[in-house]
Amino acid sequence: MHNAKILKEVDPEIFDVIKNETNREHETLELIASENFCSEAVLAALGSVLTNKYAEGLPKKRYYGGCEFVDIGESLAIERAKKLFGAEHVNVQPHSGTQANMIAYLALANPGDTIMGLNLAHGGHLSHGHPINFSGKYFRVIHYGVDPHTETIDYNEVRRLAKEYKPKIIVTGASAYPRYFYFDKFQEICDEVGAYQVADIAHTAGLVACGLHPSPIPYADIVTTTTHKTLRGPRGAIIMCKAKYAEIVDKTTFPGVQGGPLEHVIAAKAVALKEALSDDFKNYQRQVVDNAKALAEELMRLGYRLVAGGTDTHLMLVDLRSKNVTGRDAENALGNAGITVNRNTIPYDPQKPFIASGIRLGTPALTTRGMKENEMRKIARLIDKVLMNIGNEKIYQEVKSEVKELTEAFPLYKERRELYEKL
Ligand code: DSN
Repeated sequence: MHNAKILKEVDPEIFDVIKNETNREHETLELIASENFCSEAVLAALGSVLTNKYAEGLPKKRYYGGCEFVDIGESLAIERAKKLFGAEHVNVQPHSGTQANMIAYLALANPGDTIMGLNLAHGGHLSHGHPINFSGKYFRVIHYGVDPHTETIDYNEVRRLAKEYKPKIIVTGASAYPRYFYFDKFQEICDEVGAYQVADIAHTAGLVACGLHPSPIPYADIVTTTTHKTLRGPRGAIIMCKAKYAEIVDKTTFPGVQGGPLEHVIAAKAVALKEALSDDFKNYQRQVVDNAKALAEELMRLGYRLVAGGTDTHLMLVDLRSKNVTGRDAENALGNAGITVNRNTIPYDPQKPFIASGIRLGTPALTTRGMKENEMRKIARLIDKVLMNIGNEKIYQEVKSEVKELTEAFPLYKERRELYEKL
């Protein structure tokens, strides 16, 4: 933080961007399921001179001199990730979840091969085969979806599709699926049709690490995850695999898909992984899940329908059709009242994604602030108050002042904000 003063002198406009964003994060209720607040230690590693270093290659096998210290940082990140997830091999260089998925696909398949992933409209991700993404452009894609009644994955249907289309890779994991993914059942299907399993646990990684969600590690050939969601680290990703894929995964990462690794981000990943190995982190993840249950139950008590009837994880999808509100209007109205969410399609949504019939809510960020079940129930009532009064500015302001009370009671980045204010 000592360099904030220098930044203010050199570039007051960017200083203001950072100061205002820090205040925004403190003053609003962050319910975007994929966001979180990393620690000061993680931020310190991110904002360090490690950004200066080129280090193509792997620890002790670099194409540049002067890598003795970044080698230590990267090795620590690798060892901690292996321990946390029980993985045989880890590469900590992927810059993002989508790049980690690109690496996984290209390590196991060739462009033109068939991959099968969860439909984006049913909770999947762009990089699981959407036509506008590299995954849908370079691979032939078959999508599986959720059952229209249970809104959960129908494993018999996945099996039927897999037998019919014989994909080279079945991609598991999702970005808006509130129930457990059973990676063992997917592996049975993969074994039956001779497919690889690539599990993308970006959303649930923190839960998986703490035994609160089934782990794909014993089953999947390759597992990818981002590091900034439930894992609460810096923006970025890691890729894990069985030892037999170590070489191909490393080579596909560099030089296959990426150039120089971001050693400052890798050091920050190491810090976050150390934090994730602590008992505090296990307690935190338990609270994330308990908070999601409390928020879901209160919303259902208030008459909201939740996709798949609730949540097993950190997130839920709220179907707003019975309240005559679209996802877009809900996102905007809640934003005006200081509550940040994202609109989201629900399975078989009659609306286009830009409008959407639902919102996605997640508890990782608010749980980091120390909020518990009582606050979740209160927030559910605040959400309801806004959604029942769309367009009513007075109500938005009332809710905003209740949001302020809550955020003041659970402060975020306090020292940092006070310092920025003084400069
Ligand atoms: N954009 C992320 C999410 O919100 O789930 C996935 O990459």
